[in-house]
Amino acid sequence: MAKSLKGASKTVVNSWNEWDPLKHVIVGRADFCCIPAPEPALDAKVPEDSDMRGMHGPRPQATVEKANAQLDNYAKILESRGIRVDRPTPIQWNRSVGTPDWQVDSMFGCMPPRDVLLTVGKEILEATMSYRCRWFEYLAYRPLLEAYFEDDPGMRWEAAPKPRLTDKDYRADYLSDKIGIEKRLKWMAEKYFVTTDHEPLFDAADTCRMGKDLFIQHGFTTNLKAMNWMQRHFPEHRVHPVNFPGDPYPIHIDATFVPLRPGLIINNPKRKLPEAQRKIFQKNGWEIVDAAQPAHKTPPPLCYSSVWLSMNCLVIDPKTVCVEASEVYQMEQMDKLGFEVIPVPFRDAYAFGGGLHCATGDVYREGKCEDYFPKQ
Ligand code: DAV
Repeated sequence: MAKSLKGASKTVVNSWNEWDPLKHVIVGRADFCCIPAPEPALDAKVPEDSDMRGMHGPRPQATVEKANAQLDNYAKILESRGIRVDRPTPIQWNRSVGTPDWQVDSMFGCMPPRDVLLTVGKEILEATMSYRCRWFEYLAYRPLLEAYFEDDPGMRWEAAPKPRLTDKDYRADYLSDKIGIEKRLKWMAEKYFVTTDHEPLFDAADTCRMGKDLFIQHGFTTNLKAMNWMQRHFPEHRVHPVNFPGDPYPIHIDATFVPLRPGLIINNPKRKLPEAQRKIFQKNGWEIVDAAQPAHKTPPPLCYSSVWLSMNCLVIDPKTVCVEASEVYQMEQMDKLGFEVIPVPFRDAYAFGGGLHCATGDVYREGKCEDYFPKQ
């Protein structure tokens, strides 16, 4: 049996939802992170007015160091709560990579494990990813996955089919930086996303785990073919496609629709779940409340994500939640909802791949697979 990783409690992979008591987690690192070179899916996501348009290459070292300081501090805070924290092994992301089908000038990074690794029960599934620059990101997590596999005889280690990511996967209509918000919102309502359904494509962060039910955002980074694949891959689960037409750049569900405990979800008030998709929540007595407003008018410089990282919180048990320390309104709302709030300074890390939920990946939460939606 291989020696246990740092922290040394015996590794058990088990996590069925986003709220049960967290005992073991991965926290990302900012090292060598790049602004990736242009490619079809990425260009569709970078906001049209973003300072990042037209830029690519390694991020300034001073910003990497600041992000790492906040990531390290976040890891310490979690450890002080008795949670074992593991870290990925960054590789040099600033190098050209390719497959027989394509080549790109750089990769991205390993700050957001949530995007790449989907933990469902005893399984950790490596996502297909949907950007070429993120195709090899799983490599940063392999030392951990190899060790978990060695340490936990019950762990299931899986990788989804590697996608080809040829031009057939992307709609050429998106190859413009002048689409305009109005047209984008119309396309979102029609579910005309940048990714086609040519082959299964998904980022792990589009899946919201609620026991037996997996709610998966259909958007730029996850397509319907992936949901079909997931349903076959997790036959005991029920896969529900959801979409949020108010979001002109729909990637990842965790700044849009965030469960806090059984029966309670916060939903981005600008990206509301359509009425028809609310039925399952209503029928089963779940409450969906509007998330608080973000405290900031703009994201930090060179950041892909929106100001709604305010709601990208990490629930560490059904009574305790980590919220970014400057997000005063979100902290206040959590307090009113009955949570103990742990403020975590994190804005310097946002540009490297997201907020407090993005920057983590579940390994172990207590609890088992429950049916929270018996009325389907
Ligand atoms: O609102 O920009 C960010 C999600 C990152 N994982 C947003 C979505």
